[in-house]
Amino acid sequence: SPAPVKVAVTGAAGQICYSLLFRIASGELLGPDQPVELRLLEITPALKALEGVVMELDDCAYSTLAGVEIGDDPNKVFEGINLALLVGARPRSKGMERSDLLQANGAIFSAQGKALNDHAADDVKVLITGNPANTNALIASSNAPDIPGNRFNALTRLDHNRAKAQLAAKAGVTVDDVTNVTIWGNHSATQYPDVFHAKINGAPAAEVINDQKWIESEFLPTVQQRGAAIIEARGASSAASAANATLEAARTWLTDTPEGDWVSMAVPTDGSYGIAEGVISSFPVTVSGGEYAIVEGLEIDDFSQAKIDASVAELRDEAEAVKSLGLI
Ligand code: NAX
Repeated sequence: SPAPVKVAVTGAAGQICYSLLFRIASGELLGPDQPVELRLLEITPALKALEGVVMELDDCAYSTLAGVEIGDDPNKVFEGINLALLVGARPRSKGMERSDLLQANGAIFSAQGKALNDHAADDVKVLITGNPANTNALIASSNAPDIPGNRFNALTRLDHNRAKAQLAAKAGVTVDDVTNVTIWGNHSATQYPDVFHAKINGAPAAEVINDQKWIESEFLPTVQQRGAAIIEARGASSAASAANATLEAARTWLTDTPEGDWVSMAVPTDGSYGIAEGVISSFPVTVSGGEYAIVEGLEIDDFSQAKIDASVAELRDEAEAVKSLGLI
């Protein structure tokens, strides 16, 4: 069988990883014929819990799992890795200011960016799930000058999947009938889930749904506030669905998007849609042979443009804040 692909995952003792690691190990990321080696990073106090997770991985006896290494030093854990899924982050605790949150995560993602720069394999791709995901990705990338910027992206696939599910339910179709959904901007409540380029069975989704009021006053807030609704209902943030989105996003990035469809990925801005460089923002992207490209040339009306601008403005504020903290 081929040499194992080395996949690093951070926050490995956390709740997203309790779903994610098992799915990667079982072959869902790289296929049933590709061995995978897991490199799991945690903070020191969580290593004991992580040992328990590794015992459970062993007990699954997955034939695709070629090995597991754990540790609390990114310089060791990231040695030779081909893919990094950065899930672990510092959550916002009670009384914490936004600048404290950015600073705490800035320390984590700048150290991990440097470790990736110095130790990862030349082909490494880095997907950031830990929040604030877009800005954490910007920090990691800025601290990894030898890794091309387009190897860093942040997760908006969960938002994408949420939008797809809401549209399918409203139209009474299956999720596979819904294509070309886009999330623009930040993975935050300012994100803009765009139905105006989406399709339902090949027809414009907005025409099929034919209910502008629903789009503006139900669909948009439902997708934007879905994370909060899950916390409210479950008493804990989305975990299995976030793991699913992380897995799907990584798998897409390593392969291809289906003909005629696209996915949402937060990638470095390059001037597309008039959005200047300097932030990591969600766009519609296609992937071919493991390389992504922003879908160009979509017509954006004034309603959509205002929503995209607001979310990008939030990203620029976050970037300014971490710049003034000396993190990028
Ligand atoms: P948990 O708190 O259950 O797990 C996070 C884990 O990260 C903990 O075990 C912690 O010890 C570890 N960690 C902290 N600092 C670390 C470091 N420097 N190196 C390695 N590990 C470290 O959170 P969980 O529910 O798993 O969520 C993880 C992250 O995903 C959070 O930041 C969360 O906000 C974010 N999310 C992002 C989503 C997205 O769509 N982009 C959606 C789901 C989720 O809210």
